[in-house]
Amino acid sequence: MLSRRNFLTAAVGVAAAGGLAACAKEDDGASSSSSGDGGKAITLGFSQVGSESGWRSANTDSVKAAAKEAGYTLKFSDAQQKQENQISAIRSYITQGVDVIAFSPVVVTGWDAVLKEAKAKKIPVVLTDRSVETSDESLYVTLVGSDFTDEGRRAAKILEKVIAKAGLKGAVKIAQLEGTTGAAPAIERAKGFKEVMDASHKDDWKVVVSQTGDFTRAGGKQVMAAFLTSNPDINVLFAHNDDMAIGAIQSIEAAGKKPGKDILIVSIDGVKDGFVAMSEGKINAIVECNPLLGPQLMDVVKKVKDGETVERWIKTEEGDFMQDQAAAALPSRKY
Ligand code: GZL
Repeated sequence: MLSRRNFLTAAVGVAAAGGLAACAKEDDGASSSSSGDGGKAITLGFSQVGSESGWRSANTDSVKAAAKEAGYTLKFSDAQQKQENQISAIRSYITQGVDVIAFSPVVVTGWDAVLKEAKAKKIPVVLTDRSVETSDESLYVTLVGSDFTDEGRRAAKILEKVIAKAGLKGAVKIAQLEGTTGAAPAIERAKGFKEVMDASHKDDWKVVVSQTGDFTRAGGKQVMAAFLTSNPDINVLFAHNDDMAIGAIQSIEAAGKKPGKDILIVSIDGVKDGFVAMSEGKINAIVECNPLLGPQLMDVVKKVKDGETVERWIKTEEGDFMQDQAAAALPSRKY
């Protein structure tokens, strides 16, 4: 199972100068800069998972805004949730000789070959948001992102509060909407949730059905409709992200049930639409997963380019929200 370790890495080399190459759905997000020392602006190649959710859109906006603020030349590509598009984007950044490559890997496996090509060209790689499984720790410098296993644990713990508050008695029959199959957040959120279930709820909680909704609203709606047909006695939904929960709410209401009452809902992310659904009483609690990684990413890119030592995992700060906190929190939500 995927595990991430906190350890300091050695300083990394600086990238080569680049040539020219096209890349799927790429755009240069930032103008070149005054780098302060009169040197050449940092060129960052960034491969994004896609645009599957509100979280992803906020993450993209944060990366582009922070690159512009930092004065970096950003080469950005949207992989439309396909690993092969990410691999070809990374290859094009290698060909262009960018200073640093950063990406959010859509799934955890299948990256060693292309990361070895970047290493051969001495282009350092930074992971953001999601991690990879690799036997060669030298293939990337650091991960800037959340602890998804802990998010899963937090989801189970806040579900305890939701059940108590709702006065739900008897068997807790849980439907789980999983994220993208093979993605670190899907693997690790399920793992963390199960850890708490196994430790504290062996006798009263049961995940009666679990399937991927691919982190999208359409996926959540479609899979929840199927869940309600096969398991009409579901009384809890654990969704790996708000977008799938929002899609599921449509199917729950279409089935004549009340989301947040007949079926208690806990989800992860904390996007604005998730908070709106919470303020309407349709989602009972949300575990926050912060997408605003841009500033931390640009800071670490500069350090990596300058050959400084950086921590192996730069975690993001995030909180948990019960339904009665939603209305007050909404005005200050940044994504
Ligand atoms: C989590 C991120 C996940 C979000 C989803 O860091 O990778 O992908 O939870 C997004 O909303 O699609």
